[in-house]
Formats: sequence, structure tokens, C-alpha cells
Amino acid sequence: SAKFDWEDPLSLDNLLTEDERAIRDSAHAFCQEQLVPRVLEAQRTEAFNNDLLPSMGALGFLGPTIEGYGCAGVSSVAYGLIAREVERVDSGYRSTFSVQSSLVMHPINEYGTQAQKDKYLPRLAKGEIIGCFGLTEPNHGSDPASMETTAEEVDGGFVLNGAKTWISSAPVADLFVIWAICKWDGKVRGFLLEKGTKGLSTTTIKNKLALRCSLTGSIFMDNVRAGHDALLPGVSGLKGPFGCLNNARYGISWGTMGALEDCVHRAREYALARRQFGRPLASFQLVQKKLVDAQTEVTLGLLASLQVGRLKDEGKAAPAMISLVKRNNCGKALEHARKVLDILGGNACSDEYHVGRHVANLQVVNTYEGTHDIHALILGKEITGIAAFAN
Ligand code: TGC
Ligand code: FAD
Repeated sequence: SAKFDWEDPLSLDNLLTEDERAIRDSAHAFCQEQLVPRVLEAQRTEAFNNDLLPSMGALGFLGPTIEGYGCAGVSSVAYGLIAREVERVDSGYRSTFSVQSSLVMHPINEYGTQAQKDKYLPRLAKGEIIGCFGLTEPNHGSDPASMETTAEEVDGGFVLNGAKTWISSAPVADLFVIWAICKWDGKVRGFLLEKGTKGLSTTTIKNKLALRCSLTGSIFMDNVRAGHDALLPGVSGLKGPFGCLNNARYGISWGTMGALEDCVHRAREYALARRQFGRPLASFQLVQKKLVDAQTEVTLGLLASLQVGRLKDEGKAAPAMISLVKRNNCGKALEHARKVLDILGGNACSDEYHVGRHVANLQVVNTYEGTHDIHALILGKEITGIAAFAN
């Protein structure tokens, strides 16, 4: 007779291919064996894990949906399963992985020249070089159309001026994907800048309350000269950066479910071991309800992401579908991670119990790549036909 598995209540496993299950299992083993033992130290010191991207590269996890250039060429669902396993450990590790795969390798693969692909993709895939993605500016986050960074055409190439902030991996990046308004036609285009270019500098944003296992920084461009070969020629307009965000937002929808699963597992174990009033916490109805509510959201969220992933591979995933799963899964992960944190009582205050770290991280994940409310407006526009954010 059919069995109920509380860890996979609606049998997601049944909907995966054999390859996808194998990738999930190897990602799980890597994350639990290599990342879990280091996460507390990284959280406490904000130290970047230099081995992270090379180790992921060796396993074929970077830019995994890309064909060729040393990339694995696997399904979007496999990519989501990797994000879920990485974020089960920490959203900061998943952030580093997402930026490299979806925000740096993807635009080069989609919008780059053959020479740019040959030059950068194999090294990015191995984790030999680190990339970052500069869209957000000090004065423009939710509204990137108003960005101030400019690119001007000059003899031999371009000159870029401006600043970007809250940029993941910027302080350690070798390669910068920078989005700028082109002065010659007013359109947004992407540029590939290399570390060490004159006028290009970064600072690290220190003492963060969350995402402490990933590095975040600001980028300054003061008359940075770049050759014609720095331009990503395959796209112009905001659909360039938004096309990258579609992939990263999709990955986040899986990742946040991994973080919430970790919270459920840890809170459940605690509730079974800890006794009050002569009984385990897990025997109290209010405690059970918190675990059930959270695990229900994990189950539904993962199935929704799976459906979007399958559609994505058929070329049928509309951006608003991705907004729906990004918004829902981030919001539900934050809400329910916060609720199961209560089960730990006073120990919730100790970083050794991990759930509080996930809660802090999820506040950021609910904000970046389009805030929860911005995705509500994107979906609101689909439902009503009226853009609430437009002038
Ligand atoms: P709008 O007029 O709606 O669109 C401008 C052009 O872009 C096209 N477009 C898209 N194309 C592909 N995919 C999408 N998701 C797209 N969304 C829009 C659109 O068709 C249009 O094309 P065209 O050819 O007509 O020019 O633009 P708007 O300025 O009104 O946009 C409003 C809004 C709110 C939707 C948008 O600005 C938005 O999404 N804001 C949120 C900003 C954001 O997500 N920033 C993320 C920064 S990167 C980051 O956070 C990385 S963290 C990574 C990590 O560490 O894991
Ligand atoms: P704002 O846009 O100022 O929004 C502030 C509040 O106002 C939000 O609640 C928002 O929902 C609300 N709001 C704004 N407009 C409206 C409206 N029209 N209607 C209703 N409410 C509205 N960016 C990158 O480009 N690359 C990165 O790698 C990157 N990494 C990040 C890493 C971290 C740790 C963090 C914290 C951020 C990162 N970001 C990155 C930036 C992130 O994408 C932005 O913070 C996010 O898009 C929100 O922009 P903002 O912070 O300027 O907030």
C-alpha cells in the first residue's frame, strides 16, 4: 500500500529523472560533508570560502544548464535541486553559486560573442575566476530603469562611469558584468570589465546582519576604459539584465525551500529531544502545527518550482511564473522559518542551532532579485493589466 514519507510528502522524487536524482544526491553529499562543517565559522568571521567555487566547478555544478565550455548541460530542475541543497546549508553559499551561474555565465552564454564565451566560460565553469553582476545602484534598487551608470563610446572602445552597490561577490570578483545606460542611444547594455582595470575599484560591506557567508560590496567606476570587446552585443534594453534575473529568481525559489527544510528538520529533532511538563515538545499540538504548516509549504513550493522548471526547459516559462514562485517561496520560507524558530525556545538565540541564521538570511533573500512586494506588482500587472509601478 502507498506510504507517506514526511520528508517528501507528495513524492517529488517520483517526478525526477534518474540523472536529476543522482545530481541531487551528489549535491547533498558535497554540501553536508564540505559546507556544513565550515558554516558557523564563516558566519562568525564573514570569511569568504575560497574553495567553494572551485569545488563546485569540479563537480559540474556551475552554469550547469549551459551546453559546452566544460558545463554539464543538465536540466533546469537539476539546477534547482543543486540550489536547494546549497541553500539547505546557507543562503550566502547559494548566492555565490547563483551569481556565478545565472548572473555571470548566463549573460555571457546568451548575449556574448564567441570570443567572450571561449575566453571566460571554461574558467568560470571551473571556478578558476569569480564573477559578479552589477545592476543595483546606491540610488536605484527596485527601479533599475533609472540607473545613473553610463557608457560612452570613444576611440577604441568605451568609457564607463558610475557606482553599483550591494553587489554579491564584488570584493573578490575577477570579472564584472556591469549594466550601464549607453549615452549614444539611451539604452541599457552589459559590459564585461576585468579586475585591475584603471578606475575600477570595490569596497566590502562589512558587519552584515545576514548573508555573512557570501561577500557583498560596492563597485566604483571612474572613467574606466574598456575595449569594444567588453560589450555584450547580443541584447539591449532592460530585458538583458531581467533575462538573467529570470534564471537566478527561479533558482532562489528552490533554494529557499532547502533553507526552510533545514529549519523544519532541526526544529523537529529538537522538539523530539527536548522535554517540558514531562513530555517531549513534539507531543504538544501547537508545536506539531508549526512543523506541519512549514513542511506543507515546503512540499507545495517545491512542486511549483518543479513545474516552472519543466516549463522552462520547454521554453514555456513566462517571467511572471518565475515571479510567482520566487515571491511565494521566499515569503513562505521567511514566515515559517521564523515560526519554527520558536520551538527552540531560548536556544533559538544560539547560532549553534542554525535556524536563526536561516531566518536572518531569508529576510535578504525575500528582498534581493526583486522584493516580495515588487513581485506582487509584477503579478498584479498580469492580473489587472495595470502597472502599479509605472509613472
Ligand atoms: P518594464 O517596462 O516592465 O520592462 C522593461 C523591458 O524589460 C522586459 N522585461 C523582461 N524581460 C525578460 N524577463 C523579465 N523578467 C522581464 N521583465 C521585464 C520588458 O518586456 C521590457 O522590454 P522592452 O523590449 O519592451 O524594452 O520595466 P520597468 O522598469 O517598468 O520594470 C519594473 C520592475 C519592477 C518589474 C523591474 O524594474 C524589477 O523587476 N525590479 C526589481 C529589480 C531587481 O530585481 N533587481 C535585482 C538586482 S540583482 C540581485 O539582486 C542579485 S542578488 C543575487 C544573489 O546574491 O543571489
Ligand atoms: P528599494 O528599491 O529602495 O525598496 C525599499 C522598499 O520599498 C522595499 O520594501 C520595496 O519593496 C519598496 N518599494 C520600492 N518601490 C516600490 C513600489 N513601486 N511600490 C511599493 N513598494 C515599493 N544587486 C545587484 O545588482 N547584484 C547583486 O549581486 C546583489 N546582491 C545583493 C546581496 C545582498 C546581501 C543584498 C542585501 C542586496 C543585493 N542586491 C544586489 C541588491 C538588491 O537587488 C536590492 O537591494 C533590491 O533589489 C531592493 O532594492 P533597494 O535595496 O534599493 O530597495
